[in-house]
Amino acid sequence: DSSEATAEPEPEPAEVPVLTRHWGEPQSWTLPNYLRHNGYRGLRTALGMAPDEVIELVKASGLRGRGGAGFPVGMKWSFIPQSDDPHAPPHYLVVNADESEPGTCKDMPLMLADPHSLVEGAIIAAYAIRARHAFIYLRGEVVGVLQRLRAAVDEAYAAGYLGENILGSGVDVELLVHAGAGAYICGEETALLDSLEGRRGQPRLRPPFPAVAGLYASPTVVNNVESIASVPAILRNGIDWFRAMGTEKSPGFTLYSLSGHVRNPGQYEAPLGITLRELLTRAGGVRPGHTLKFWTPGGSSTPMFTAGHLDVPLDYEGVGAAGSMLGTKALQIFDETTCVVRAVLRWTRFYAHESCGKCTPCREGTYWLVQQLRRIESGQLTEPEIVAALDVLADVTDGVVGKSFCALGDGAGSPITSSLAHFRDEYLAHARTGHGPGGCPLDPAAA
Ligand code: L3W
Ligand code: SF4
Repeated sequence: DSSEATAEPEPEPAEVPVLTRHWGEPQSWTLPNYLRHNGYRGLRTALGMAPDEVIELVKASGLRGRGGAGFPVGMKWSFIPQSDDPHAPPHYLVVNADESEPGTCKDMPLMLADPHSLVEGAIIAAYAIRARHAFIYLRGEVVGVLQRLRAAVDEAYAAGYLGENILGSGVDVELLVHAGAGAYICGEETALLDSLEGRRGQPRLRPPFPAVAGLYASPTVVNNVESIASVPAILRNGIDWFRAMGTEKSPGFTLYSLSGHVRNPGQYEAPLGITLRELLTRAGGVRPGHTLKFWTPGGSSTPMFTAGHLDVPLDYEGVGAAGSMLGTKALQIFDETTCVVRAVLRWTRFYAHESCGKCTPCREGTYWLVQQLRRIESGQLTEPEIVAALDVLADVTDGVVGKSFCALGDGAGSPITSSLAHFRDEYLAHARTGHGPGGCPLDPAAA
């Protein structure tokens, strides 16, 4: 049966899973399966409201951006000038599907298992901000996701959810899936816009923010995949339903990605505010016979946490109070066998490789950070030489963090400053050994 259910639906429980509820079903990504579970009901509700009312509803729900910074979604939408002036510049919606932050793997499974929640959310968002054209900017390497998304968009066009006069409402929305070429910096929203326009992806100066001058210098909303995919359920079930989950300032449900030295890695959907201790229980704990050494709350751009942070509420305020951003909720778990210096070197090489080269502090600084870390990790230095190298490391980090053009530079400094705060002794233990207390024999491939 590929038609929408016509009977009044059962009220949905205000509990997780919401986003992942149907991921395990056969052919979960098809339109008939989506329609069996109230699919596109949220769009019908939205089309029965004025665009401003949809924005007000999303604002009142308290939904916050799931891409890293937690900016309120409805507020971002409300920045778009609401005018029917035919001479005003067009508005655009751009979904940031360039998921590339190390450890982050939530948007890709979402688009594979349930692409229609993103397509429906994008149509609702485009309607709310009065955008006729919407884009999904997808990371280029994930060919399977590209095919699945395009198939879902084709299904939505064929069923009348996209194109001209959607469901007879008089509303027109065109949705295009664009594949990037695989550069981490194109996940930065303004570099993404440059790339979408056909230029080399490099960050633009902000302000002006995209809401004022974005794609083709026109008002543009850029939202993360998970943010947009959360919108249909809010339209279907309302504000109180959404706010019954999570915390007052961080309401709702979200995806936490557990990876690394954990018994059952994967996606764990939970209300915001859950702790790593609770999530680890659900994931079977750290791998048997081992203990937690350090972890990241939101990918490698967020500071390293330790076992002392197991009870930090994983919401925007809780993680903020612990000195980090919630980030992408990519919880990378490392046990006692991990060499901290090796891990930091690997991350730093990633940032140096992905630095777009536009600004000197990041382009040159990340290169020099790698050089210092390689020297320390090599096992060729004496302890006094490591102390001197750590001074250089701290000095170069200081020249990158807060002085770079975009957030990549700040992110590159996070593993270094946080590991020095928690594990300085482990750097010193590399004197003449090339490994810390956990082992990690010298591997020329790391150089
Ligand atoms: C209009 C204003 N709009 C802010 C908008 C702005 C943006 C959003 C948040 O970086 C972080 C980054 C990564 N008028 C506005 C305004 N906005 N003020 O609000 O802005 P911002 O600058 O706080 O953050 P951002 O540029 O979106 C996101 C970190 O997240 N991160 C994630 C990385 C990677 C992924 C991925 O691979 N999917 O998300 C992890 O920590 O380092 O700091 O839309 O326009 N006055
Ligand atoms: Fe490019 Fe790095 Fe400067 Fe960002 S901080 S603009 S990635 S060189």
